Amino acid sequence: MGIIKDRFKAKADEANVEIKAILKEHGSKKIGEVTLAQIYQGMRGITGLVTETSLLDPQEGIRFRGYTIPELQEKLPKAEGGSEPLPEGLFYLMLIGELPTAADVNEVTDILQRRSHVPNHVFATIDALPLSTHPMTMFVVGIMALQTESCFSKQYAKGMNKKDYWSATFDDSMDLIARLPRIAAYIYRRKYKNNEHIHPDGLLDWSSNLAHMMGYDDESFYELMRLYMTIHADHEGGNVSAHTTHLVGSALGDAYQSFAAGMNGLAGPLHGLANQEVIKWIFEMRKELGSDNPSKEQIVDYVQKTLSAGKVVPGYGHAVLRKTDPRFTAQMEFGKKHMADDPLVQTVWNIYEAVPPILQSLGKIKNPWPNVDAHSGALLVHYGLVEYEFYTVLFGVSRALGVLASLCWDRALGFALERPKSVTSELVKDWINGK
Ligand code: FAM
Repeated sequence: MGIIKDRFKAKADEANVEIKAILKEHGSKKIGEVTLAQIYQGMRGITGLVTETSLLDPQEGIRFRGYTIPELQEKLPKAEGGSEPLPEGLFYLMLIGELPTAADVNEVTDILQRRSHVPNHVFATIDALPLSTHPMTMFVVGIMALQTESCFSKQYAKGMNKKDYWSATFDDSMDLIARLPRIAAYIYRRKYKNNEHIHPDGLLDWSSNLAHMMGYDDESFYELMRLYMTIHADHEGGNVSAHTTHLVGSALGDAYQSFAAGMNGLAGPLHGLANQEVIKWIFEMRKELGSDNPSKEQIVDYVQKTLSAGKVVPGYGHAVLRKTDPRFTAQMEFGKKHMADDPLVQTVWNIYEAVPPILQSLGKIKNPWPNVDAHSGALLVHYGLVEYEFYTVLFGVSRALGVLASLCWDRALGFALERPKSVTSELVKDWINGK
C-alpha cells in the first residue's frame, strides 16, 4: 500500500500548508448568511463543510475532483474488454486528487484483494440475526462487528500521537473498503440463496468480485456493477450518509464506527432506501394496472394516486439538484446500450416523461426531475437481482469509496470536532422581538 499512502500524505502535507495560509489571511471572510427558514427546514443551502472529494452543482450535477460522470467514463482506466470505469480508479482520484494510470488502478485493486479477509465472528454475528432482518440492518451490524479490527481504536488506546491519526484512518479505510463486498455478498447469499456462499475470485476487480460472490457472473452485469459502484460513490459532503460519516469521525470515531453511522443514514427512505422504494412502487403499479408496460396515461393516473395518498414519488426530487441527475442519465445510457427492449426499463423511461410535469404542477417541489434512484433498480432486475430490499446495501458499498476517502482527508487536515450551535424557539422569538 506504500506508494498510494505516501502519495496521499504528500498531497495532504501540501494542502495543510495551503489551507493554513488561507485561514491566516482570510479566516474571517464571511461566506453566507443564515435565515430562520434554513435552521427550521434542514439547513438547505447553508455552506458549513469542506469536502475535497466531490462538488455538486444544482444545474450541472456531480463533479468528482472536477470531472463529470461522462468525463470519468472517458478518462478512468477500464477492465480488460470493458467500457465502464473501474471504481478503484475513482477512489484513487478522490483520495489523491489526480487521475490514476492503469498501473495505479491495478495497485488499488491488488491492495483491496489482499486486505479483504473478514474474521469469522463477523459472519457469526450476522447469522445471529433473524433471516427476516432487513439487509441494511445486517450490513450495519456486520460493519460494527468488524470494528474489532480497527487500527485507529487500538492505537488511540495506546496513546497515538494526533499527527498519526491520518495513517491509522487510511489503513482502516482501505481494510473496510476491501471487506465490504464480502460482507454484502454474504448477506445476499444468506438471505436469498439458501445460505450457499461463493468464494471470492482473486483474478476479478473489486466490483466484479462482488457480483461473482453474489452469484452473477455475466460480463455485462460486471460492467453494470462497475458503473453502479462509480456513480453512487460520492455526492459532496452534505448528504446524510456523507455528513454522518464525517460528523462521527470528527469525534475521532474510527472508520468502522463512522461508516456504520453513515450507513444508518443511508437506510433512510428519503435517502438511500429510495432505490428499493422505486422498484417496490413500480411493481405495485404494474400489479394494480395489470400490465408489465403501463401506458403513459396509466402512469399519470397512478402518480396522481400516489400523491393524493400523501406519499412521495420515489426517485424524484433532490435537496440540491434542480435538473435531471446525471447519475440517472448515465444509467439510461447503459440501459439503451444493453437492454433497450426491457419492458421495466421502458417503464422507467415512460415514468421519466410522465412525472416531472405533474410534480411541477404542484408548485411546492423544487426539483421535479429524477435522481439516481429512479433508474438503478430496473437495471438490476434485468439481470435477475430482483430482491430490492438488498439494493441499498449495494449503494452503501459504493458510498464507502467517497465517504472514507473524505474521512482520510478529515484526519489528514486535522479537522476539529464538529459542533454547530442550536437555539430554542423562545430565543428565536426574543430575536424577532428585538430583545
Ligand atoms: N414526491 C412527492 N413530493 C415531493 C417529492 C416527490 N418526489 N419531492 C419533494 N416533495 C415534496 C416534499 O415532501 C415537500 O412537501 P411538504 O412541503 O408537504 O413537506 C415539498 O415537496 C418541498 O420539498 P423540496 O424542498 O422540493 O424537497 P426536499 O429538499 O425537502 O426533499 C427529497 C428532497 C429527495 C427528500 C424529496 O425530493 C423526496 O422525498 N424525494 C423522494 C424520495 C427520494 O427519491 N429520495 C432519494 C434522494 C436521492 F438523491 C438519494 O439521496 N439517494
